[in-house]
Amino acid sequence: MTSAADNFFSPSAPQTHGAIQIVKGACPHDCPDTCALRISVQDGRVVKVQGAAEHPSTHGALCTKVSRYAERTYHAERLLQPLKRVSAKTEPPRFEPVSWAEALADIAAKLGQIAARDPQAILPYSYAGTMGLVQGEGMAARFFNRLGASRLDRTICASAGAAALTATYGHKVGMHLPYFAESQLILIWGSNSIASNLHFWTFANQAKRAGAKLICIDPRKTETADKCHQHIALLPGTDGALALGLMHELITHDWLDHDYLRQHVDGWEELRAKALQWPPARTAEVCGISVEEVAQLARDYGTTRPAAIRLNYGMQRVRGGGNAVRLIALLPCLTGAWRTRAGGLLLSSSGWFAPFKNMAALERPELATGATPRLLNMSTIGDDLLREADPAFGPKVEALIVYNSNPVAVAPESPKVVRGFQRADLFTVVLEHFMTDTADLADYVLPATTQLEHLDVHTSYGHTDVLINEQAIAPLGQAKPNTQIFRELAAAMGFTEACFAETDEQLARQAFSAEIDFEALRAQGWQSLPLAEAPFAEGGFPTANGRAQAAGCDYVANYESRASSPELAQRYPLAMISPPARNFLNSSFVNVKSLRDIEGEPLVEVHAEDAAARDLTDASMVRVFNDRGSYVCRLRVSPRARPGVVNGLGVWWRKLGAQGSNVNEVTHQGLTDLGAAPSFYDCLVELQAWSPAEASAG
Ligand SMILES: Nc1nc2c(c(=O)[nH]1)N[C@H]1C(S)=C(S)[C@@H](COP(=O)(O)OP(=O)(O)OC[C@H]3O[C@@H](n4cnc5c(=O)[nH]c(N)nc54)[C@H](O)[C@@H]3O)O[C@H]1N2
Ligand SMILES: Nc1nc2c(c(=O)[nH]1)N[C@H]1C(S)=C(S)[C@@H](COP(=O)(O)OP(=O)(O)OC[C@H]3O[C@@H](n4cnc5c(=O)[nH]c(N)nc54)[C@H](O)[C@@H]3O)O[C@H]1N2
Ligand SMILES: [Mo]
Repeated sequence: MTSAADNFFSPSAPQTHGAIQIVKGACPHDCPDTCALRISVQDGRVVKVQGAAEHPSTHGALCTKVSRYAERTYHAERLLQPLKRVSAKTEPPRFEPVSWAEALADIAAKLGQIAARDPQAILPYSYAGTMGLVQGEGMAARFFNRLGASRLDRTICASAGAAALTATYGHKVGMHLPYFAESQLILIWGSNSIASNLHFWTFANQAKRAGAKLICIDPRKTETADKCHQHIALLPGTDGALALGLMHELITHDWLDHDYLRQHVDGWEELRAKALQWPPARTAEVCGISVEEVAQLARDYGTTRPAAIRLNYGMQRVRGGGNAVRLIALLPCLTGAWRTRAGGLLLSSSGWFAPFKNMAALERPELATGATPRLLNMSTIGDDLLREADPAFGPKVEALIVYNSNPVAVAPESPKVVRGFQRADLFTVVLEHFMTDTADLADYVLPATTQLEHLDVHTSYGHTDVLINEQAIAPLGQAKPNTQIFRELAAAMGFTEACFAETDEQLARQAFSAEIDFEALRAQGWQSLPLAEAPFAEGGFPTANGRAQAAGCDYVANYESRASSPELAQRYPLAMISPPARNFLNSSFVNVKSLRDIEGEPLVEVHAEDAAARDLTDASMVRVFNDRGSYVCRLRVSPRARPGVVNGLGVWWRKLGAQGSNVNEVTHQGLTDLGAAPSFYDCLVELQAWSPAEASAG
């Protein structure tokens, strides 16, 4: 069977074609790679999306997902007109088309009524569906600042690591991507690079071919672990203990750069004393690995030059994620690995852009008059939507405007998120490309443009180039860019400030400081930041005193684990992590059939011992559950799972999974030690066989 989207690629398309025009684009997705795109347009249609060959880190290669971006844009189920809900929120969703004029007038009237009582009862909800500075928070932030709406603390992904890097080094800064190719030892720590950071892997692979040793530190035996020389499958949430154990060995074998520590680190004596409490035996016990693994890893790290660490956000999605990032991030200070450009650590490069960005011009904080509105954490949206007004919380949330995010699928503890979105007295507007799980629970769904249909500019959290994304084609149907929707909403609300009339190009031109020449950016498609190759060879961290800060960090155990919650672990003995599926981008692309076909269906990977202990067989359907909820998926007996840990892959759309649920049914809203982020991978569950008969039994 072919869909309308498939027809677009079929040879039966019209045979007389105009010339192909190449448009410079940028991948909008929440991924460290931020690739430069070359978009081929013919007769007003995109016929191909490719990686820019000339852009160094993209080097002409795209991941499978984004090479299918046209398939997503021209998808038969694209939202192309505004929709208004006509069914109750607890019933199957039914919508009918309305005009933009009617939708905007009604939304403005509803928001106006709520704002007249208290604008803080209105909450924007957005994340990184697009990472663009224009279509991200540009015009939207102006709108919500002017409105006086509640502010959203955007914690769902990276804020534990961000807070940790900031506490330790002053900002989200680290090694530059290309120099990993020159490292002799690379620790790939909490990152499935081949799946989620493919363009880093290119450099790691160059290093490997040049003789470097690659070690993957991850509870799951990922496709990246398969390609490394060694895989250390520690228990989830024990990375901080491993870092302290490594420090113990670096100290006792004197693999230390005393001079670097003395000159560039504050708090070393305190950290040293803590690390000395973590001999290999204790570390191995807590991490669920062997003493030899700890000792050998320390030896490799202590004696190989240059040594680099690619840390990724996977390992900070646990209660102690912030402290763990701090401890790991300090390792290169102990050995002086920062002294060369091929040594050190990279978690995020986004802080390098800070001096070159002008967020205030984009977001206009001065539009907010009066008292600063409250800040609500996006990661506790489940609880917050179910809260009544009280003095500590403020007003009940009465309206939600969702854009660039799919919270009903991606936020933790979805049973509560769903109940919140189902509230009859909640007014919800969703700006989307597709009828996601979140759009299904909206009062109004407004069709937004994709990256091929609008202008944007981008920074990155993996490399250090800024990119432009030129508009390649006209918006499909009645879709409008986020910016235009907020412009029109502002007009409908009677906001007359001149900044609401600015065009996308005017926004894009304000995004960067004068060092980034907009015309040069347009001409090439990207511009590299002028940065030192080995930024911390002589210290000089962006902290208040230029020194790394080592005081005040320690191992923090999970909320849920055998060691920290033994009673809970009796009932729910399996630790579950839920890392991304390779062919989806969080919950984006789940509805692109060719990609969904590669992933197959929602599944949980289980070690043979754990399956056998429960009489569960490969390919059977199971219920994954705990006190919070349960979801049904297929079991895969797999060497990718270690004993005691199960891997619930990917953020599937609930409605495309079995029984209309996904992995976030069982995750919780406990926040990380630093940065108030969710602890998705800090979660105990149990498994049992499931058969369709149970579904009807209720
Ligand atoms: N294909 C694809 N690419 C993506 C994404 C996607 O969904 N799909 N998501 C994007 C986003 S939003 C982000 S934030 C980035 C980074 O996304 P990350 O969340 O860092 O994703 P991964 O690189 O897959 O790394 C997660 C890895 O951490 C492992 N892990 C889980 N718990 C622990 C732990 O306690 N300790 C250690 N050491 N490892 C642990 C998982 O098994 C997994 O292999 O990737 C982006 N790229
Ligand atoms: N259990 C579990 N849960 C997780 C994770 C996990 O590893 N495990 N990962 C977490 C992480 S790292 C993250 S970053 C979050 C991600 O969560 P989200 O930021 O919600 O990311 P997506 O699921 O990709 O949803 C983004 C939505 O934005 C829409 N979109 C894209 N571009 C535009 C645009 O220009 N305009 C509008 N209006 N909409 C647009 C897309 O169609 C898509 O539906 O999920 C988190 N949830
Ligand atoms: Mo993320």
